[in-house]
Amino acid sequence: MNKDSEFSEWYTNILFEADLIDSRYPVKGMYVWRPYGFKLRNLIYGILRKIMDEEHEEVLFPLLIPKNEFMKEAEHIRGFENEVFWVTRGGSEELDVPLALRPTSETAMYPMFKLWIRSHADLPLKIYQIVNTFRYETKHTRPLIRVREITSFKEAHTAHATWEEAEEQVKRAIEMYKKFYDELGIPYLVTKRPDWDKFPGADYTVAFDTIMPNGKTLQIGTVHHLGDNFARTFDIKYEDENGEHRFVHQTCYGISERCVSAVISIHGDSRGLILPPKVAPIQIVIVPILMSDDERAMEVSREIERLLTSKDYRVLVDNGEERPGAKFYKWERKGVPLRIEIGPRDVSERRVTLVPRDTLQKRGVALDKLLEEVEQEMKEIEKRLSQRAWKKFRERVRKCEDLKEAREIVGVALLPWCGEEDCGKKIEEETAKDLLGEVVELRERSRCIICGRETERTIAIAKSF
Ligand code: PR8
Repeated sequence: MNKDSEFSEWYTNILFEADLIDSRYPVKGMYVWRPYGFKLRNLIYGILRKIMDEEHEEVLFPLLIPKNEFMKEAEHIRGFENEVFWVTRGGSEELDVPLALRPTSETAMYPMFKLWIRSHADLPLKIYQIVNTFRYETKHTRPLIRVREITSFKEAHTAHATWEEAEEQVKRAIEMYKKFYDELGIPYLVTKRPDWDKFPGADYTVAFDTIMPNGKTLQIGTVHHLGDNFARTFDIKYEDENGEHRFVHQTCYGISERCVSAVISIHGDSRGLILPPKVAPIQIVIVPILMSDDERAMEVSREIERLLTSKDYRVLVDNGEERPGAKFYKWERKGVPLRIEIGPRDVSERRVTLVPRDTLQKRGVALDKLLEEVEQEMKEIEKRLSQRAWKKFRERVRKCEDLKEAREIVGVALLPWCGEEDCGKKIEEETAKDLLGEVVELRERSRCIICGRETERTIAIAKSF
C-alpha cells in the first residue's frame, strides 16, 4: 500500500498489523495501547521525561476539577467549554459541585500554586506531569492523532517573577521540544499562532507542526506564554525583595501521543514501520536459517544474542516455525531497525548477514567484527531516517508568489502577510487552507499578499489534521 497516496488506510492498517493500537474499544475517540505499541510509547516518553527532568519536577494532580475553579478564567472557559466531559453524579446522588474531567490542568494546578508560592524565593516554579486528559472532540477522531482521551498528555507549567523571565522560559521550552523531536528524527516548523487562535487564556502561543505523508500538517506540540492572566484569576502572588506583593507570570507547554503518530507515519514505508533504534522495542532481530538437523545456526544465534544483550541492545531470536521469508516480513512490518540472518554457510565461515530495515540492503559481516558493525549501523540508520525525513519536509515547505500557487501546493505554503486578522482570514478562504502561524525566524521585506501593505512577516498555511 502506498503510504503517501493512501495514507489513511496505511495508518489504520499499520496500527493494527504491527500490534500498536486496538481501535475496537467501544467508546468513540478512545483506543487501547497494545503491548508493542505501549513499549514504543514508553521509549519515546523516556526521552521526553529525561529532557523534562533536567529542569522540572514531576507531579501528579487529580483528574477531576471542581466546576467553580474551572469556570474562573473567562477566556479559558470560552475556549474549552464545548470540549469538557462532566461528572455530575456519585452513585445515585447528584453532586453539589459538578466535576470536570481535565481537558488540561491549568485550573487544577493554579489554585494550588496560590498556596505554594509565597515569596520570590519560591520562584521560578517548574513542574510537569504525564497524564490522561479528556476532550470532547467533534472533528473526526483518529487513533493518536485526534482522541477524546489523550492518554499521554505531557504538560509542563511554570511560574516566574516577571513577564520577561516567563518569556525566557518560553524560549527554553522551544529548545527542549526541538531537542526532543531531533532525537526522534521528526522535522518541524515553529510558528507563532495568530492572536485570534492562541491557547485560551494565553498572551501568545508558539506551535510545532510537522508534515504527515499525505501533505497535511499535524500540530505536535505547543508552548504558551500565559502572562499574568491566570495569576490574576487565581490570585497567585509573591512577595518581592522590597516586600511588595506581585502577580507571577506563567508559561505552560504540552505534547501528546501525536509524537508517537509522527514517528510511525513519517519514518514508515509501504512495508510498515521503520523505527529509529533509540525507540524500537526490539532493536535487532536474529533469524537463524536452519537446515533440517543442523542446529549450529541456532547456537550461533544464541551466542550473538548474549553478546548484544550484554551491550544493552534489545534483541530477539526468532526461532519460530515459520519460513524465514515470513519472519522477515513480520519483523519488517514491525519496524525492527536491524535484522541479522544466519545461514548454514555463514556458520562455517563465522560470518552473518546484516539487513538494515530502511535500505534492506544485505551486507556480510565477520562475526568477530559484529559488535562494531552493529553499533555503526545503528548510528547510520538513525542518521538516514532523520535526513530522509527532513529532506522530504523541506521539499514540502515552499515560498509562494501568489494565492493560486499557495492553494495548489501539497504541504506548507509561505506567504507575506501584514499581520491583520482580516487578511489572515482572507488567505485561509482563498487557499482553502489553515493558518498555522507566523514563521518568526523568517523576516524579509515584502508586501502582504492580500492588502499589499509593506511587511516583514511570513505566514505559514497548510491543510492540517
Ligand atoms: C495545552 N496546557 O493544553 P494544547 N488528541 C491528541 N493530541 C491532542 C489533542 C487531541 N484531541 N488535543 C491537543 N493535542 C496547554 C499546554 C498544558 C500544556 C496535542 O495546550 O491545547 C496537540 O499536539 O495546545 C497540542 O499541541 C498539545 O496536545 C497541547 O495541547
